Amino acid sequence: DVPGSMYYTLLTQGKIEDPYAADNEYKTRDLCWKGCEYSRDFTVSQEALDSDFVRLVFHGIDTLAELYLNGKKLGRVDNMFRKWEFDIKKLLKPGINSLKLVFEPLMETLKKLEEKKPVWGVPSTTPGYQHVRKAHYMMGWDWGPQLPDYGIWKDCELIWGNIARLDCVEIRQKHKNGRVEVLVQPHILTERALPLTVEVTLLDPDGKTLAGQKEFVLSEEEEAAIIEIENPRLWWPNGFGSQPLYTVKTVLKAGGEVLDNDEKRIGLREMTVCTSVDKYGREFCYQVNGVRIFAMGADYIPEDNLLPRLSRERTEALIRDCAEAHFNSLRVWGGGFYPNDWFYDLCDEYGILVWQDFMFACAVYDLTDDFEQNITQEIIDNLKRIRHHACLGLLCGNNEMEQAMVEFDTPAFKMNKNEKFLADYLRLYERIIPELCKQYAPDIFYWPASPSSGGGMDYPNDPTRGDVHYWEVWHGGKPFEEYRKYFFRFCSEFGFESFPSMKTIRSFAAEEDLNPFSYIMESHQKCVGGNKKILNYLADYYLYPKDFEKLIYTSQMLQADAIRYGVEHWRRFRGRCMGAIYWQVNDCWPVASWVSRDYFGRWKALHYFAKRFFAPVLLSAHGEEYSVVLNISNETMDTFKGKLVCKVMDARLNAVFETEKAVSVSPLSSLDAETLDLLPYLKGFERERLLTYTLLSEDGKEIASEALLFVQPKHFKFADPDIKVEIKQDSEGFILRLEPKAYAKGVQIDFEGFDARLSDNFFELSSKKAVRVLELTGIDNPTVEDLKNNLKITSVFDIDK
Ligand code: BMA
Repeated sequence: DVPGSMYYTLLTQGKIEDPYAADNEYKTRDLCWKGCEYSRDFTVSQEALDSDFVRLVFHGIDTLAELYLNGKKLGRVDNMFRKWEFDIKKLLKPGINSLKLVFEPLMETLKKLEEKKPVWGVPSTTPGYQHVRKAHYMMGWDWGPQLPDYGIWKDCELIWGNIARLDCVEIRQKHKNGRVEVLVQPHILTERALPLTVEVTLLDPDGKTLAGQKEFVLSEEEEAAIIEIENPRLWWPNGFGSQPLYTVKTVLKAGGEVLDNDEKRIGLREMTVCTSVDKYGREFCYQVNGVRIFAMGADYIPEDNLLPRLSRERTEALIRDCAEAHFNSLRVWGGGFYPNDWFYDLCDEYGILVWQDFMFACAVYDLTDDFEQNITQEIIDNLKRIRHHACLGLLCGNNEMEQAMVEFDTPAFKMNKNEKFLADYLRLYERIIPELCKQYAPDIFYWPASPSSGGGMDYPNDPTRGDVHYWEVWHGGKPFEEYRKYFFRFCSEFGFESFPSMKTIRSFAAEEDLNPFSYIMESHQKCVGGNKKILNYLADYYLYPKDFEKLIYTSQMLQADAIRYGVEHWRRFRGRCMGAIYWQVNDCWPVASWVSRDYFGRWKALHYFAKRFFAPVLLSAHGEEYSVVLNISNETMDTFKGKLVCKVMDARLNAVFETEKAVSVSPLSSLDAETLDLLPYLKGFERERLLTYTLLSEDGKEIASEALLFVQPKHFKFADPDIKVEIKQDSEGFILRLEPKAYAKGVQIDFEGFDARLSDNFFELSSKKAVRVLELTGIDNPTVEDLKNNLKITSVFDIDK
């Protein structure tokens, strides 16, 4: 099947076992020491044979293959990120034609290339990976299996026609005094010189033709159609407004005959990244329609190692879950591939700003002439494909290479930096790529690397300038309290691992493997010593879990606590910090990793926490000892007015102190709204009393409700919350009403045998609360009884029970 791949074909034909189960990865990966062949016969119509041009177009071949048509070699392809086109008019014949693609044994090629020219790369993957323009993660990463696979991973087509065709249509927009000028510039490839006409139509978000048709005759120099929009409906990131999308239709004609056409959706917005010098250093923030946005979201990696499994539906479920957790941005990390069109379409629709890395990550690249020519075409292909998208916020040269050049030249990393690598680095990311961006996507902000302070190998991970990757928590083993020592301008990577849910673990592990240090569990943990690290951190915060299942739950709470600790802090310093992008939102297979939403789409505690800590209006607590400060971060364009209610309670929910206050927080700002001196109520009661803090809107709606302990949860004297749950069904679906007898931390609602996406989960419970079931999967026609019979409630109280 095309699109398809070697592993996928073998799997669907029953020739290999699921490579994601047990340790099948290790058996399957060796198949990539072999090559494979794709072939098929086809016939073409007489009309095609008689046309001016016939082209064979591959939108993606992964990666090293020779192509033959009717026994003649068409060429060799060597870049999975490129679109490959072959002029086959002269090779075609009437009747049957045969096409063959011979894929080289990938592992063998990598080995040879690496032996010939060893260059530096991270040790956690296949040596030599950077010699081939193939998604690096497929060859193994610290969250991914080593299953390089190969095949024809995107559509292929035969196109034919006469006279001329559209190479691409470039769309730009100029915003002036509340009006927008849309410039539509067709780029045309002609076979014969004839007067050609182009028709451009703009449809508004409701599908109504907006500006009439613009028809023009092309002169020698390609012209642009300019369409003025009087009352533009602007596109906004999620949380700031709606995402109206206009459609631009372009038709190429010769004497009334339609030769080709193109259709693109655009959003009208002015987008840039501000990097002005300020009192803290140099700011770094997205600015959309003149508004500085605090970027909230996560890093995105490819969704699978077996690429034929990708689909718009799967990506939509992910992007929908990002929007639901109040993300307004994603960073597409440079060790994967440039996502399919539907990814950008969905980000346009859901209002997710895309930080797009070019596909260079964690490696030195040997910049030969061939390499330069190859990646130049790769970049042109992809810019032409994605540049019109409303969501595209930033283009970035590479992942972590500027930092590596500066920081990793140590004996431990064995980089053996030399002058050529340094010069290559600068030429590639600070000259070749930005020049291509200037030419092909001049309106999109370019940033040389992530992290960077702007380039030139000038302290790339500087906390006072540009973006930062902060890994001292987790990789460096520091406690997550360290996050609060920093006031990054934009943190584009920081993360903390946990185990996936029991249901996900059971997809790859048998009963006897359910131990964090078992061979199978460690095979599904690719960060060296990762499981040990989870347990080590756990010891500082939570009690030793009674069994494996409790360990899974506790690891997820720990991860969520960690990331929340950082994000709340950075949001409090809005203005100084303008972005919290955690590592990572998705997985490419079932594994223990930094992810918040696992391979099967299950939300870990972190994803529910994200929905709260990325909420447009966030209530958070900080301070020293008994002096607690309540902060409200308002990431909306309206003033927030409401009421703040704080209570000191004992574990059995008896209030010993209570206070409330009217609050008002200006748009796009953060305010320390209240300071409480709780010494009289807490001194001597630290292990049995807590603070609950709740924010209500003016009409009494609960905006946020959290709790603060004054000792680590492992030392708190929890009482049995004995939560009463009532399940009802109404016109909108199922609703759960919970009532605790005592304070409960991290209340997890789960169902045996099927999955539920809920309006809230893993929450603090100190009073009655209603939770909606948003979606049930894995069960047909569910009833209230099904939910009751399979309900499982866990909270921190249960960890050692
Ligand atoms: C970063 C990324 C990835 C990696 C992740 C977790 O540095 O750029 O390369 O997978 O951290 O270690």
